[in-house]
Amino acid sequence: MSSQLSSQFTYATAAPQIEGAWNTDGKGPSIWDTLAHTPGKILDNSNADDACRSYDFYRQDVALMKSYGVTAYRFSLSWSRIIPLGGKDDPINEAGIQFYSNLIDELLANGITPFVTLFHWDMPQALEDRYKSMLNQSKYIPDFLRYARVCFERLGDRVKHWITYNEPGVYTLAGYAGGAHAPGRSSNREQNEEGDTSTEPWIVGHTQLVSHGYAVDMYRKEFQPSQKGTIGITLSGNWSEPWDKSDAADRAAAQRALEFEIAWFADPVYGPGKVDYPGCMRKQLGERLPQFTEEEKRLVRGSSEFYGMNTYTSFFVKDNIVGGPIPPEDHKGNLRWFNENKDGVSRGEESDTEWLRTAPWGFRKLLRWIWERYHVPIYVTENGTTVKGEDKLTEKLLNDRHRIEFYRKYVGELAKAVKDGIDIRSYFGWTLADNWEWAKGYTDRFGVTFIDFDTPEKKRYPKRSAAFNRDFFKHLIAKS
Ligand code: GBH
Repeated sequence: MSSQLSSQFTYATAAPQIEGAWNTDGKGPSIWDTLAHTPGKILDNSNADDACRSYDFYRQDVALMKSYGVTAYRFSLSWSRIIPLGGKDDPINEAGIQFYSNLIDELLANGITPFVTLFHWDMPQALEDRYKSMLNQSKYIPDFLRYARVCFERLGDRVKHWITYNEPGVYTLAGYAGGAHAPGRSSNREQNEEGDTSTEPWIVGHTQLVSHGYAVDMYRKEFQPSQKGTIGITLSGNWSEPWDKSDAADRAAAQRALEFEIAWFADPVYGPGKVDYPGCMRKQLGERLPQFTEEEKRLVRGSSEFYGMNTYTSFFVKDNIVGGPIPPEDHKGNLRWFNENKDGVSRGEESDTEWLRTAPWGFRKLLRWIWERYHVPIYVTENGTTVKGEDKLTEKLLNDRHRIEFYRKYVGELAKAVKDGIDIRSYFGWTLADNWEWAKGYTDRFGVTFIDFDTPEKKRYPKRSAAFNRDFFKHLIAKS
């Protein structure tokens, strides 16, 4: 295995899922605070007011990570902790900056390299109230740029790895098409008071791409020459395999699935040829998909210095043969998903999460698909699983065999992909410790550390997977 891969092994987290302190020391509310405080929106009626209390116990987190043998740490900044009202003319909250500054110093003092995400879904509520945030591209961009500028200015002396957006596609579809995530908009009036699934996702996706382009341009011109960091975006994507490989329609459907999910963002950023969304999306969505202006084309193409990959599972997909016009609410390329293929082969062992099964067979295929299409270095920025029945603390639970097997198999596929010649520079597990899993509340546990959420200090207990990964990566490094 290449030393590049083994040189960055760690876990990823996100501010709204771990920090707590939702209104402490001047932090403003985010759209996720609002959603969590709206009855009926979160599965277990919980909120993230306290979460893992990482705001209070970040030193414990760093000490844990050190004991887990990591070399880096990927976390996100809460925009409304840094600029409570979010806007370009709004005051900066020095206490918020100080928190992140302290965390970064603590990491560096322990030999851990910070990877920092600017936006992991917690939009300042004030920007939603003022102008519907990303639905208003011209108002949003200056506000995002000012936020990015403050982060680069105040933290960029020590942060050398920046990620602008985490999974723009998931943020967009869960928030504006499905409507179960913040800001909770969709055409489904039983669930959401406002929204239009047929148009808003495409606008919000475009705003993220373009604002990412502007932020990278600013970083390159004003900060990179002196700070010498790197900057990119992290995209979500799972492998899609045809349900019936011998059926050309299913093969085309699997390709469409990958293009709607991944190439939606990746083609404009990394693609060859003209800067545009994939042809199958233009064909299905027509004028509902925004056009890139000449300036936007220049800004977006080449705007990510690596491919940040979040991936969890693989699916079998089949062409939607129902026939008739494709409904305007469809945002996935007119397909259906299956847990088994035509021959009854399962996509993988179940986890505690409906959509997530252990399907490492698709991981290497996905790495190859990305590499062959875009030829940029890949950072795996999230990968991990829940485990059935992980709930109450017991000895058996801490021996998380299912998670260990997941990591063993996925990292095994990763090692093969490196041997295939694919340039892979990191492996980040999701996640350091159990946390607030968005609309699932505390019911889905993804951590290599168990958190007892019933204790005021959110007591942390290492699961066996943490030691397994530490030893596994030590072994891989020794071999490389
Ligand atoms: C990541 O998103 C997030 O970055 C992270 O914050 C989160 O905690 C972690 O994963 C675990 O969920 O249509 O029912 O098949 C992963 C996003 C979630 C995208 C599930 C695809 C499919 C749901 N994925 N989703 S379904």
